[in-house]
Amino acid sequence: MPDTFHSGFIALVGRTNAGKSTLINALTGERVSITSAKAQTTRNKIRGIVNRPNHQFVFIDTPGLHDWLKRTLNQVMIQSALSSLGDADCVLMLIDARHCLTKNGEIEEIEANLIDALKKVNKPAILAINKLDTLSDPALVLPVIAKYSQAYDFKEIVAVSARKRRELDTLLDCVAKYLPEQPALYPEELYTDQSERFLAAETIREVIYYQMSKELPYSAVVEIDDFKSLRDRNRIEIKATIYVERESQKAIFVGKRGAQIKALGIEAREKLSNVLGAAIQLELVVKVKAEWSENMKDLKAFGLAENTKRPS
Ligand SMILES: Nc1nc2c(ncn2[C@@H]2O[C@H](COP(=O)(O)OP(=O)(O)OP(=O)(O)O)[C@@H](O)[C@H]2O)c(=O)[nH]1
Ligand SMILES: [Mg+2]
Repeated sequence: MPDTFHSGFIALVGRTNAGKSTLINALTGERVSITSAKAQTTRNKIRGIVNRPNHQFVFIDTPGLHDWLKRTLNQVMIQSALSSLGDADCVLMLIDARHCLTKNGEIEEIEANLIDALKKVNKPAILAINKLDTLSDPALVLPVIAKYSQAYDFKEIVAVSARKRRELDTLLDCVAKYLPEQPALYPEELYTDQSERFLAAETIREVIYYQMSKELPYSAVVEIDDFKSLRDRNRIEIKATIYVERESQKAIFVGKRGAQIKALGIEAREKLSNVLGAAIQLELVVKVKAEWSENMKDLKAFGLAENTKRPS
């Protein structure tokens, strides 16, 4: 076997809730990207790195596409997802086996828009049909394959289950063919290029997605005010602020006699301890920053808009 090395960036795109972040976590075997059953969980481009003997895959998780374009935050997220197409060596489009064709058997609008974007960037694209485990009969993917291969010249089409970790090696084998021959892009012990600080903010946000209902998770952004790693004592001290948009939301986040913020803190501390591998001391407060999701300056300050460097 020739001893060559291939590596590259793979933009992972698809509608919100398709399972992109779940797939990245399954492939890296780590909790790189937060996931939830709610739409629009991922807000930034997040890199998950998978190392194999002759390959390094750098997957770029992106905010999911959706048709809810109103808020500035959403528009910024969609721009960020599409811009990652241009930077990538190849594109992995992920669709949900149950939500990719209309009742009439046509391609859903979100996916059709994405295929239009693919046509413009002209990069090798692979289609992964996710959530295979939810189909009563695996043959139900056949019409999906037929329709999608008609709409676009996908280099490969694979059906997978990110949650059950099925067919993931098949998927990596397909992707490997489209990585250029070059040395590794990141040191091999890395599985993400994110800072622990950013992972901490995302982990707290994930707990908010689990515990808070309706629009509340979307009104929240988490900022880490202080992150002290006392590694020799295997302990990390974190001070974080949850910013919401209105006083009424703050009241819900705090809860009766502080019960809600306490519950968030307890679950976040446990998750943070798993993700960061240390004992965690967490101080969590809630503040109001009026209409931050509509304000470009705030979005930039929170690292949610393009061309803004996140502090590492
Ligand atoms: N049954 C099943 N559920 C899955 C699978 N993959 C992901 N999910 C679930 O789908 C939901 C959405 O997953 P995410 O990974 O957060 O989706 P996403 O595409 O990153 O969503 P955004 O960040 O909003 O764009 C979660 O509840 C996952 O557990 C799968 O293979 N099978
Ligand atoms: Mg996601």
